[in-house]
Amino acid sequence: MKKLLLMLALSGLVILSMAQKKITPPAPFGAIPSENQLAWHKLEKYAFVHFTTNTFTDKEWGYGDESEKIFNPTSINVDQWVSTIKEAGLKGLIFTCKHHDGFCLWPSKFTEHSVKNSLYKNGEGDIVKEVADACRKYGIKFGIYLSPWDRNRTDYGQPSYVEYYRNQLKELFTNYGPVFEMWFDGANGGDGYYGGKRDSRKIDASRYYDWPNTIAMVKNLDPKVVFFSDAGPDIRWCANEKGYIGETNWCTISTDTLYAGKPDILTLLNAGTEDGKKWVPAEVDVSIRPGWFYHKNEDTKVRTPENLLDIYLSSVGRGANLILNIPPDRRGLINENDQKALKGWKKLMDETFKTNLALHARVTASSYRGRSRQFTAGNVTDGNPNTYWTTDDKQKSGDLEINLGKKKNVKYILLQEYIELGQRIRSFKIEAYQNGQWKQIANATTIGYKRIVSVPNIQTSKIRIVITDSKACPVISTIEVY
Ligand code: FUL
Repeated sequence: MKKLLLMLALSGLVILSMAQKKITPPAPFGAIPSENQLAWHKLEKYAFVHFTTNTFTDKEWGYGDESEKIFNPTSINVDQWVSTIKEAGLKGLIFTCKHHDGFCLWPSKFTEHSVKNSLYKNGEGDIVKEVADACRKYGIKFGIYLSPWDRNRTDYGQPSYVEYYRNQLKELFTNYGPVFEMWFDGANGGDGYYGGKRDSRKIDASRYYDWPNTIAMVKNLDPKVVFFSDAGPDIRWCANEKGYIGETNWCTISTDTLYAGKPDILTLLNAGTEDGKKWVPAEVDVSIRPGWFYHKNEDTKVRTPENLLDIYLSSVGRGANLILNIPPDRRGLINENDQKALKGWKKLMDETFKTNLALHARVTASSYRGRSRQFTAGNVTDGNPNTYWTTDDKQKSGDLEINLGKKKNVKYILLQEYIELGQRIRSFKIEAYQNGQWKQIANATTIGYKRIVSVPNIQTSKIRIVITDSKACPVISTIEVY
């Protein structure tokens, strides 16, 4: 009897200690996103709005000598921009407060080349304020584009211009913030009006602006802002204006190598680098029309909803963010044709991603970390982005089998890594259970924040995700099936 009691007590202790044995989560691997970058990833898609004197001169790049008087939208309605953008499902708006021509859409006290000398509201208008206010009113984020290159300023190329540029940033961040993203355009130098000198200027883009100090100054004014430029520091360019990031897209690069005049810099930006030392995810910038500014003769060349869906898939669907430019016309309105395209796109997106067939579906994994419930396969279909499936540290592969219950039509598989712990997965394939056996239906490389894989329209009741290679144990937070 005594023996039995002792045994019972001992086994109780064992069970207790098993239950209490805490399996630790994987340690972060390599570079990881900052809190600001994480918030930025979650926005996924937002609008760019290009609007300035170019809208009235029919140009893409103003020379800097245009009269302020030509800027005169006849029936501007900024609420119409922002409500259209919001209805399209876009989560923010980055506004060209000053493009390369130097014309300021707010009454900057540091220049005469601005709305204050235009006919708009007899020089009393402030379009940056209107846009920032409307963004707040409609609950979307507001961002700033302020062209570093300025073809109007006499002193462009000299140290005093950098002072001027910083003063303008101070004005903008003090009066119109908070700002979610600051867009530093990489276009630099060349010919221009330059206060009447009409010459051509070359600057050393990596040194002239003294970016580290400019960025520190702005960060001080707005600690939550993320900075976009060709190479970061927070967000990098996708290296084209056509609407796609590489199928392989690492969120990491080593920024110190980017300014070294590498011949393959565009390839590097488009794909990122697997062993990059910093987290610098890509943003895909593309216009809904051929130009960045409105031109009447492009009214018939607005992208179709189908094309916009393709762009979404090759940007957000490959782990980048999408910034879609929608340029207001000379009235100061988003043109009817663009509105129609956006409505169609939203409808198509809603239909395509209407029902997640995998939500709360049963999932089994080849293995899971420490056999702890905390890291089980079910975490990928629980609809909670903060839980994840992962394996023991030594494991660099593994698979997840998702049971859809019965045969369903499948077109898209969406996957997300839990990037808080770094981007890990190098390659994976997708299989579908058909006619009693598993059949490979897709083969891909990186996942990152999000990956949407289009598969041939199939009927299946089970999907298997096979992680074939990972830099460290795979950590997946979400799998959705449409
Ligand atoms: C480029 C600029 O030169 C274009 O005009 C446009 O603003 C685009 C978004 O960036 O570098």
